[in-house]
Amino acid sequence: MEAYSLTAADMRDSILRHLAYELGTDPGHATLHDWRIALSLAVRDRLVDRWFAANRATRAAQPKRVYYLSMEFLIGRLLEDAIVNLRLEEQAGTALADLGLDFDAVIQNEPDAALGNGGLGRLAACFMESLATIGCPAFGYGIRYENGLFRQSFQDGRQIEEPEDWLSQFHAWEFERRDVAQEIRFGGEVTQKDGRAVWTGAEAVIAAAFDTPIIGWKGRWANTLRLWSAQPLHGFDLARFNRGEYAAAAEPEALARTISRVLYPDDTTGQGKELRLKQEYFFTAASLRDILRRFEAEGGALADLPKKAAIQLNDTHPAIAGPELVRLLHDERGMALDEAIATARGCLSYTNHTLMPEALERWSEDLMSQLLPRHMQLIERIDEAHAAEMPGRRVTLRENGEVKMGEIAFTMAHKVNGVSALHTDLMKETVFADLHRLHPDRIVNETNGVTPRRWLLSANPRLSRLITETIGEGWVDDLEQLDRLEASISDPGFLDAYAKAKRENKQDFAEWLAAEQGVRVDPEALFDVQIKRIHEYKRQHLNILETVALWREIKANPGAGWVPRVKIFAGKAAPGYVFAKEIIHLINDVAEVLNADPVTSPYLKVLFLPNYNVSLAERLIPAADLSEQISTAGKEASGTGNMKFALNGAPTIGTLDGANVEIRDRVGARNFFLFGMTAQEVEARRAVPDHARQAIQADPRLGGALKAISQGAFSPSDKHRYRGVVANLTGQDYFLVCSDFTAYWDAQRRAEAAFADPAVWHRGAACNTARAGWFSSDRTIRGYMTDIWGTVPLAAE
Ligand code: 26Q
Repeated sequence: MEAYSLTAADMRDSILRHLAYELGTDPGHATLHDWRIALSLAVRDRLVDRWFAANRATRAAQPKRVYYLSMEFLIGRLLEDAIVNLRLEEQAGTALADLGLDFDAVIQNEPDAALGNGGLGRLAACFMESLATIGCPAFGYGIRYENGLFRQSFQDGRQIEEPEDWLSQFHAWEFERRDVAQEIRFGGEVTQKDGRAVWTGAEAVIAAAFDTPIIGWKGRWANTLRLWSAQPLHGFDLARFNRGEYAAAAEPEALARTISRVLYPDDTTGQGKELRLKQEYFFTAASLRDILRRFEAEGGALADLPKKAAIQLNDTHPAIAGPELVRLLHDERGMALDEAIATARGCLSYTNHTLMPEALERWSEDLMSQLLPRHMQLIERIDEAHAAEMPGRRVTLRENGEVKMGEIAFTMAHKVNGVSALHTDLMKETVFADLHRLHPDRIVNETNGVTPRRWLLSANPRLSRLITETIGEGWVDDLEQLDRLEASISDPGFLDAYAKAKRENKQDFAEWLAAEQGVRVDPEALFDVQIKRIHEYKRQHLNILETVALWREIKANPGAGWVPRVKIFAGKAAPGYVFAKEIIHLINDVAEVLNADPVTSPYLKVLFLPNYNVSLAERLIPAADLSEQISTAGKEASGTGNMKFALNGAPTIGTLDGANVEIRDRVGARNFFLFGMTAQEVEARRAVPDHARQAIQADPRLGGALKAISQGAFSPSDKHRYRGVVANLTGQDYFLVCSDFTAYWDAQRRAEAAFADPAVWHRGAACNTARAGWFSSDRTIRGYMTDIWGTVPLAAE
């Protein structure tokens, strides 16, 4: 049955049925939450039908499957995605209206599934959706964290973290699979038996599987996201309880559950703790066993595993998959070691997401030996085997008593990929230079992308309608068709409609701001948006410095015809990242002073929206005029927010970093406000002694802004609050904020001048939309399929 041959009346009946029989309530007493769950279950019924069809087709064809192993899946809301991909918007909208409900209110009642920190986790979610849209049989594997990324609020301008408990409400999208649980062990010792190593782990937990169906465009295909939850092998200790040891009786249970309790809220420190390593091994080991179980059930010969399983490692977090797969093949199934290594390598591939040294994972050999003694031995064996393959040129997997997970992942993968062209080049030249010389064909580029279903079709219905009216709806799963808009860009009627969609999006956003945050902004102002994790390399402090400098200029000359601007920030800082938290505090302090300034506030407002998440991004991006992508060149591996903004018609102000380079190549230099040093120039500039002081001396605007901050203009009650921030910027300034300041200032003025001329501006914005079609994650996934996985799409019945 076609998923969308459903009428609005069918939909309404189904909602009412679920309301009664699943939730046990009636329309007279149902809360918004009840209605949302009832709608979810009604939609889920349709989705499950499509899911079964895809699973049947896969079981029949037994194709090579893709397995995407990721510590993070930053999914956001699922209901709207399912409705849009099943094309049930009309039926659901009419049914809800019949029941006296507001569609948007019901959709927004769903909490975000925030099982990720940022880019890497969101990329995994976009990939899952594209895999389903393309019809590539695939599983996502990860951890079912009880608490996802913390909820952020501000107290006196400082970040406060509170636990996020997305599972406290009924979660309609998962199915527990009690039949596929795995036992995972840690610690213990390795003995020899009949010439084979036998690892007897001491501590055991159960990995329980929870499956979420991921549906593609038009419901043509669906895959499974399988998340593992840690549960005790033996629950409650009744004997202890009976002896009156109540707390102790529950201890083993609590300990086991710790493993999947919480997402690490950090996206840089590669120096992890024991629990992090346990999490990594826990989900990797459970996933590999699940993959082998499925393979063996289909009766293949082990040597053929690479023909049936492509296992992608999302960064090094699941890199223990190399040694573990070798262990499963060699120790547990008797394959010769060299063959086991080659077979594992045939399956595995690894995506690198960062070059920053502090983010590259390393584990102490002591911890590794204690927690995974057999893996430590195998890492030594793999190291030796690798050295033997490449005599004379030895790259070690261990250094200074630490195991290097990047090198392990590289060595155990048949392909290693970067996430933008520039990042891939830099991988070859820097972190993996030695390994690249040994394996010159291993590193490939797969520039990131984003799913157009979520980031254009659902997030921006006004622009989507205009696009479909202009070029038909083929763009939704063939985004490069957006280039057909090119012909309309010189049509004033089209540009008017384009401008109208943006204006209305901005009005919606301004209304939401007033209602939810109690802030008033002028929808005609330039909405200048920087939303992403707070990091020194992303340089939110460059943006706020320019804001302070601009404020001072406006104050000095209020009548100079300033273009009204709203600077919008959002993003979370890792709880232990002190400097990032100071940047948040500074932005909030600056906002307080500027927004209260009667002279400047008509021209310049600053907002820091709390608790940035996927849903807030969906609301903000369609309303943005200008996209801030201002990282120090060479530091942002790719970026994906940059692509979302470009698609939604917000030109970039940015550096030549990550995928900005490719965005600019495509949208055209005229439609991109470029500034700053290149990655090479950054290296050279760092070698200049006193580079920050020189830059400050050369630009009084920068000097003035720094001085205002250091003299307490934004922290009158604590004048020295930003001493540390200012000392950093005037001293080492590793991320070259000062040295890029003047170029950034100039680029902002160019952006402003363009914005002041609506005809020029909307043309540039439309060029961004028309030329950003290449940045679909469908294109990225097709690249992985041909270059890395060797898989083809499979059609459902
Ligand atoms: C590692 C060890 C211990 C604790 C935490 C971590 C950890 C966790 C998350 C390290 C890194 C991350 C996440 C990194 C990340 O999101 N990288 C981003 O990936 C995007 C998708 O490729 C790129 O677009 C961004 O440029 C990159 O910063």
